[in-house]
Amino acid sequence: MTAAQWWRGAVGYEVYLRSFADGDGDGVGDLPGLLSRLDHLAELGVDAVWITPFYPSPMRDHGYDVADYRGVDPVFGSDTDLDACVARAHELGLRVVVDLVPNHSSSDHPWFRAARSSRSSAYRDYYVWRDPAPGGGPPNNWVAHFGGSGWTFDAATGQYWLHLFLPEQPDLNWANPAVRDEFDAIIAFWLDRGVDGFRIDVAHGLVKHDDLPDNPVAAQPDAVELGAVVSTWETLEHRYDVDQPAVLDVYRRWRAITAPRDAVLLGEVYLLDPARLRRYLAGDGLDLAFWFAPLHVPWDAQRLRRVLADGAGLPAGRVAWVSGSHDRSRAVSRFGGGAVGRARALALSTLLLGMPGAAFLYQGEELGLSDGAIAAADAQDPIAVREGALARTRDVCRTPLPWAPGPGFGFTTAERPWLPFGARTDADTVAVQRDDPGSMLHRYRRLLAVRRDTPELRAAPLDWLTDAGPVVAYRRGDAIVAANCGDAAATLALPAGAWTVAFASRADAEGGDAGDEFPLAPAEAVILRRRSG
Ligand code: TEU
Repeated sequence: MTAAQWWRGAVGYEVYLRSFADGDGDGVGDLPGLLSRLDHLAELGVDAVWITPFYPSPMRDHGYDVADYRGVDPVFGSDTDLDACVARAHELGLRVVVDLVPNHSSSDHPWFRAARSSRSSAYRDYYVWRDPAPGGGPPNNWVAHFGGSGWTFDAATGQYWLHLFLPEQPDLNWANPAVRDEFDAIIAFWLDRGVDGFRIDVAHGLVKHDDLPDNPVAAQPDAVELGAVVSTWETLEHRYDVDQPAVLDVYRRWRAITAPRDAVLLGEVYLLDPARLRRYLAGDGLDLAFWFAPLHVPWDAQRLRRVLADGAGLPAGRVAWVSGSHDRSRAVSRFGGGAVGRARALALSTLLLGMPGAAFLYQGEELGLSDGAIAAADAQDPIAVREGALARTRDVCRTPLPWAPGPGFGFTTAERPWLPFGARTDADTVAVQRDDPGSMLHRYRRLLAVRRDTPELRAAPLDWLTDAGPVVAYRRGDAIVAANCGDAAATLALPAGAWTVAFASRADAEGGDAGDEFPLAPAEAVILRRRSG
């Protein structure tokens, strides 16, 4: 244990930088835009902001292909702009978490350019190169997340390089101590710049099995509903390419650098099996890991209960709860869209924000945004553009944030943003919702305020109040969190005591006494507190 561990119980906010706010009118969100809108996050009441990659990049995967781990891409601004964002965030009491992308670099990174130039390059071993299989073709059967083989042949040097994502995202070789040293220095560099931690991209990746064996073919497409189309990635069981126990050595080493400076290591550990995720949070592993199961759960009380219980069973306080991200259809849309989808998404947020641990909102959740509609011709995501899988495109959750009515929705002064807004209305905007006490924005502000003012939600043990039926409910000491996850009105029988409604997803239900039996409309959610005395 060290210092204050500021991240315990914190609520963060994911800024997908390209789509947050455009400061220079080129249609792409940037750091000056973020700087001008940081007040929104402070007013919302979050504790931290996670900024998606701003590093120099050819943007083949919109910044998750880093060509310089220490710089700022001109499309996002300058070093000065970044420092200004960090300083302003700190003034507002917000911590800053930056995205670290250690599984792969861009093929434009000088390391890869050197590595590719010759087999004898000092940087060759920074990446994973292999000879063709004996009969020709790729060294093994591994596939890439974005479709096709996980290997691309380099004719000039006669070997394949490994890439679990695009060919332009070559995987770094974490068996090479020099790569480990490079990232120690990169982490120290950003800590010296004043950041408060790192969101680690593909944190279950990095280390591969030494022998690079073939992965077993998946018995059936993953039971998890990843979308309408089964991707190439899901055709294999990922036994040897990700989730190798030795990756924990990397995080132990990083913790020695970050913990004394009270900086967080937050892993994007994309494992939906809690037993596998648990290993990353044991002992001196990662401080926090996202628990992604809520992004894959249908609107079903029993399934929701399971997903919450699984996350709650992970090491205490080390889960970062999320219901959305820049990689996944928004909760409002997953749960049916419209008013019903919005109510369900708010109910899920209520259930997540009452759980022990940290939580993150993804930009736009506080506005109740649904997915933006994207025509094939407007698609930008390599999943859509390269794999041809428009049904799985991540563009829908990455459309620009609508700030105010009018052309460019206050996001940009450009004629066209980099992605269309996707059929937003004035009612979706921050400005309109700020002036409407009945808006989703005001509900989220209230929810975060109640979380802040209810110490039990950080400290008290969790007891389930229901284990069947449509109402998902749990108790944290003198607080109760409940949501009706069914399609009909239902009631929750309350434990003895006088309970008041501290938060209600329907604003007009707040403030009163709760009685013994609390009625909940479909998708209604509440936080109750026991009245003292
Ligand atoms: O996503 C990682 C990622 O795509 C996998 O973890 C995947 O979601 C999971 O295995 C389910 O199939 C991160 C970023 O969030 C994403 O935007 C990037 O494209 C990707 O890494 C590559 O850097």
